[in-house]
Amino acid sequence: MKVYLNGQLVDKEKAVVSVFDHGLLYGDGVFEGIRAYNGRVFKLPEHLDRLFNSARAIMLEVPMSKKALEEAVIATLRANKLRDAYIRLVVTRGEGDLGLDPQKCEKATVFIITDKIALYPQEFYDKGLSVITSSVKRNISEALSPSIKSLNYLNNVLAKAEASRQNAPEAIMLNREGYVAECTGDNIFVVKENTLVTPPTWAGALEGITRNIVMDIARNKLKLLVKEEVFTPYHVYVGDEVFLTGTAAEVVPVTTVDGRMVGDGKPGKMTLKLMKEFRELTRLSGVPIYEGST
Ligand code: PXG
Repeated sequence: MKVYLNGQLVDKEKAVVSVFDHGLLYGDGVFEGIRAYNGRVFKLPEHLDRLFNSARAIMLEVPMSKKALEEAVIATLRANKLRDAYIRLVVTRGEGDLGLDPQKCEKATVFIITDKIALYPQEFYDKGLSVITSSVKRNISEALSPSIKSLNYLNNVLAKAEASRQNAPEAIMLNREGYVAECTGDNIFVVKENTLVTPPTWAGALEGITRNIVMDIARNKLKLLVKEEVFTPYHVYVGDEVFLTGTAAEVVPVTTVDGRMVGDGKPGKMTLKLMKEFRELTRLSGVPIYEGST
C-alpha cells in the first residue's frame, strides 16, 4: 500500500511522521474523511472546501493548493488501484519543539491514506441501529468550534466508547444546553409528519457533506419540508423516523434510542427513500479517478 506523505507516494511502512509533529503532540491539525465509489471521488471539492475552512479557522496554512491536493488524492488512489475507497486526508501543524506555539512549526505535514472501506454491516441498513445518548457533551463553540474538523476528537472518542460499552454503534451527543447536536461521526435527522428536522450547525453539529446532500434531496426531489432547529432527546424518542448521515455510514436508519423503539421499530418510509436517492447519487457523480471513467 502506498501513502501520500508531503509530496511523495511512499510505502505504508515508510509513511511515518515525527514524534515532534504537533498533530500528535497537541492534536493540532485538521482532517477529512472522503469516499470513492465506482471509480469516482464523491464530493471531493466540497471536502476540500471544508478542509480549507477548518485550516483557516485554526490559522493553519495548507502548503498546497486545492487543485494540487485533488491531484494528490487521485494519484494515491491510482497507486493503490482503488475504485471504491475510504480516503483520509490529514494536515497537521507539522514538526516543532515541545511547546504549544504553532509559530515554531515551519511547515504543515500533509498525508493521504486510501484504503478499502470497512462498511457498516448490512443488518444496520435492513433493521436500523440502536443509539444511546452519551454523557459526554459536544465541544462548546467558545472553546473549540464543532464546525472545525480538527484532530481533537477525544470527546467524540469518549462518547463512542460509552456507546460501545452499551453495545450501541453510535451515540447522540448533546450540546451544553442539553439540545441534540449530532452523533460521534454522523449527523442526526428526525422525521415527524413529512418534515425533516436536523440541528443547526451553531448548535454543535458539523456541517456534514452527507447532511447537506440529504437536505437537498429531501427539499428538491422528495418535496419534503426541511428544518434546521434545535430539539431535545424527547423529540428523538417521539419522532416518526430517525436516521443518521455521514461519509462512512451514508444514510442509516435508527430504530432504538436509549432503549426506546422509534416509530414502529422498523426503518421508516422517508429514510428508505433517502437511502435510495443518496445511493443513486454516489453511483453517478464524483471526480473520476481513471481516464475513461464515465
Ligand atoms: N459529525 C462529525 C462529528 C463527523 O466527524 C460527520 C458529522 C458527518 O459528516 P460528513 O461530511 O461525513 O457527512 C462527521 C464525519 C472516521 C470518519 O474515519 C469520520 C467522519 C467521516 C468519515 C470517516 O472516523 N466524520
